[in-house]
Amino acid sequence: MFRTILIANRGEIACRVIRTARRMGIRTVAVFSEADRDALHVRMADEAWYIGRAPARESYLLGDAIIAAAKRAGAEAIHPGYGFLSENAEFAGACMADGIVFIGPPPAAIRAMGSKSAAKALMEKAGVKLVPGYHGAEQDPGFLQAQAETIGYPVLIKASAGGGGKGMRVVENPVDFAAALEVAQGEARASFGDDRVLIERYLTRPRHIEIQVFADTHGNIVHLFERDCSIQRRHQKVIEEAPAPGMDAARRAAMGQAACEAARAIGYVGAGTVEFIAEGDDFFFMEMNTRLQVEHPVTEMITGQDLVEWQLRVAAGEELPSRQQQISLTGHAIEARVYAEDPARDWMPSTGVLNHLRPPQTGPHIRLDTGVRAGDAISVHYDPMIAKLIAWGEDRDAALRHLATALDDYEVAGVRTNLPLLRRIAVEPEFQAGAVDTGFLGRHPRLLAATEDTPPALAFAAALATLLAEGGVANPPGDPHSPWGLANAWRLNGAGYQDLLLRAGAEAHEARVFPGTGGAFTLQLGRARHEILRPEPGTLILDGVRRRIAVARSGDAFTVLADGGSWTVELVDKLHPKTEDRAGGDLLTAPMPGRVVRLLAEPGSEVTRGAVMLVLEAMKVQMRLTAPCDGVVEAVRVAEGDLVEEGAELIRFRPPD
Ligand code: MV4
Repeated sequence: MFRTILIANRGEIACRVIRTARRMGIRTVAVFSEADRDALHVRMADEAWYIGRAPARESYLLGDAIIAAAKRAGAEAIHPGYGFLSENAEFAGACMADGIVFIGPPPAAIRAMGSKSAAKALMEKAGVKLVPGYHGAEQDPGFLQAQAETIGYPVLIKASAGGGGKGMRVVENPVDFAAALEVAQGEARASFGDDRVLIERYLTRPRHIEIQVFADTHGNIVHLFERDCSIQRRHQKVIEEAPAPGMDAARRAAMGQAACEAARAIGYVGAGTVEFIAEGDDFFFMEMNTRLQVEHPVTEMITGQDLVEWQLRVAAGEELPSRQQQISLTGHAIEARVYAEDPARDWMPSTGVLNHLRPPQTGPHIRLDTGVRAGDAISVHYDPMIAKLIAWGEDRDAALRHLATALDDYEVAGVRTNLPLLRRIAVEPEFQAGAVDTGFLGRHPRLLAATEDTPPALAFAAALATLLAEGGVANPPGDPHSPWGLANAWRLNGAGYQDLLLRAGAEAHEARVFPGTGGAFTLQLGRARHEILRPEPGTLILDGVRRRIAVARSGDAFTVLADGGSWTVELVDKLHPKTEDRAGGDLLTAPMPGRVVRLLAEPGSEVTRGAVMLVLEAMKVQMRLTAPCDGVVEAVRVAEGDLVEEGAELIRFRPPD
């Protein structure tokens, strides 16, 4: 077994691998970029090496720098995690060439599965079922149309070089085929530089079911049952679970066997996932992933196995720790991916500092895999995952109850998250009934809605109680003696009160506060009056009901987390409106941190509202920013290549001459 391994990754998966390695008595070496100097995985490792600047292409994707760090640190093996270089055959080969074990499959197996169409051809040869269709080299339009007739409509035209849902086009009727083919080929040529397509029968309500396989270097291959990953948004998994709802033992055995045959067909070694698309009793090979998947914890929770330990043992030349008949399935596990993303901005990454972070308690029913702590920043450079929350129960209903409660207890402030979406899914009757397929979220658009619910009285009460406890209204920083700092609302006649203006999202709320004794106060919102007491931080008594609350303050903005919800309430200083109240008028500001990758605005040029002024990139997401008004470009504050913070002024306009 290895004495020292290097983890060529970051975030939750790096922390996760380090935990297992430490349990096995193996020393760990982390690598980090400029942005991760103080990251959790760096703290957890026995030693850590700087490998470059924040952008992944200047750090975590630099294979040579990673191998050099491994050699200097005396690491015998490298664990790639997932993403980054985990499926890079050249990197795997370079490790081996330098006498360092790559903890993963042989480069040849990575290459074999790298091309979707080549992978399908290999699987077909191995007897693994494919979706009925045509995957050949003939691309004559008439020939392809005849294939479509044979398959039967509706058919799906897919770019052979495509993947992840890119370059797919559904054709319902023969009359539409020729035009659709032309468009699909054009898109494939533009996107992938390869206009070859394949034609398949279109499955209208498919499920994504994948089988975890494991192979060692002694010819042993097993499967560790299936995972259902059908709850996806734009081909990004949101919820994964094991076993698949409604799966029977016979079908599980058949899929498991097919997956093992697929692995054997390519001489696989290590952890692998064979993805199937399933409909009714049918299941068809989709692709094979040659890495440990993000969602592997649900398999670990129902089998009691540690798949990273298996990876380390297999990479060290040991036999698989278990034979097929020794692997059993117990209970049900469901994973929710907790992301820093903003539903109100089309789920764009929401970067910022986690100024409040209180995950749910872990235990026999709840596992949390995370790579961040309170105070850490969610960076613009990497995947904005906060954690994976995994719930286990004796059956699916129990697992779902544990998940829903844990999601309600998960407190995050400082960034927007997808927690509201996850909470809604967990209590959605159709999901609770196990009716999962890839169209689920499409059928329930309200789950994805970015409704900024009007905060309940509890949120206003908690914010004001915190404000009063911390010294009163609009306490200007650094001026404790300012008359604005008084919170006693003393009046010459009548009950003392203080009128405040609070903003929540786009709504403004008038509030009247009548301070009482001992920190108690009465809050009037509209016609309703509430009695409030904050006996200690973290507790609020509202109209006699005592609740646990959390309040994260950033200046005059209070994020209140309670009852599984979170709301941001901001005290508005009527005399000093914030600059963002002006943006959208004559200013173009950055909606998120990122890099200016295209700049089209020129000082002095006339623009019309909606014209693209520049393109901002963050975490592979490109956003076109447009002129907020008709006018003339007065000043351009940035240049191509600049990194900008959220809210930064980019371009200033003046009215048209
Ligand atoms: C399909 C399909 C329906 N019929 N193939 C999407 C990405 C790629 N992995 C394959 N995908 C699909 N292929 C046929 N013949 C529907 C999808 C699909 C999908 C598949 C799995 C998981 C999520 C999906 C979301 C949308 C579409």
